[in-house]
Amino acid sequence: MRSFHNLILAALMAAGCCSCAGVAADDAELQRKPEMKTKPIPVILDTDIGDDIDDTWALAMMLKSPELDVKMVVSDTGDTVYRAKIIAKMLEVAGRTDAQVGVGIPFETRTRRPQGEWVEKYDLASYPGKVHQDGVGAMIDLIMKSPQPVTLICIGPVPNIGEALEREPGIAKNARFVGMHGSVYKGYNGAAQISKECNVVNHTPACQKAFTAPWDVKITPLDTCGLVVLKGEKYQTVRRCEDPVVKALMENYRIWLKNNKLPDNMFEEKSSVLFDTVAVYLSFCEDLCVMKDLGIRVTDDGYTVVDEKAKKVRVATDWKDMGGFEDLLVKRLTGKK
Ligand SMILES: [Ca+2]
Repeated sequence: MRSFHNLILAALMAAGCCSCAGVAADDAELQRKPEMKTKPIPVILDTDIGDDIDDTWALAMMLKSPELDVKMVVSDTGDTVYRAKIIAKMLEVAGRTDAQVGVGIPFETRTRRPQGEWVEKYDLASYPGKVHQDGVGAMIDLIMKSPQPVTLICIGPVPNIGEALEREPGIAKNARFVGMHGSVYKGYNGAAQISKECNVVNHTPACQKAFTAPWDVKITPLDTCGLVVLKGEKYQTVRRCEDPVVKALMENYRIWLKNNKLPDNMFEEKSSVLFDTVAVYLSFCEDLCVMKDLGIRVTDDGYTVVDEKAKKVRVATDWKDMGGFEDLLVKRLTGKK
């Protein structure tokens, strides 16, 4: 009889997972606990969904990645109720209301709602699963009670994470941080000058806390995530897909383009830059990227600079195979090559 883990492995392979599917820990940990190779990784997504559209792509990818066991999705920064509505509605569309929704700390700034129409009539109280008004508290409880280490996938500015570390520093013992943050050797659009990347420069003190907490930190900076755009047949495969989650993603993309006054033909031709999807990928695999362990210091003015004395961060500094990542993303979303 096939074991439970073999069944999961078979499911992972069927979903087109890469060789490190389900890897939840570093190599040393895997040697101690070989069963973790195939056990889905418990994850919490912390997201500023509803701002740039790439978070919606990342959420869809995450829900379609069998390596990941999505426990909770928490909204971060700005209008966190608006963001939580998008999360909850997407989870309903995906049939994943087993995942909990957390409302993060609200901020008066960054209250643009470019996906507002999609949730205009959505009542957060109607979500069939759990909704936590104190998303930070719920995140802490989940991490502290989890029998397995939890992976925090953070794809926005991180005031929730800073607050969680303040309230309960013990979370660092049972979690690791995977983020879309910073700009290490390249800036936006592959520029030779580094940039003050949005997720760092907005709420920089919280980012400093996250990067120096005693947990493993892994990031995709602009160097890698800032280059990912689906075009041509890859994009068209997603655009034509009839899967409900992908259709919801495309509805959001159309609304987002309109509200950002971007050209209509963009919807016909390509995605925007899909920064956040790379953080989802790094939570379960890193084969397609060049990874370096670098001392990274978050400066007070929002840069991420290499500094030998700073805490080591595992950084995706370049692509080995960006086309391979795009293929994986398309396959995950649509189930097709
Ligand atoms: Ca984001």
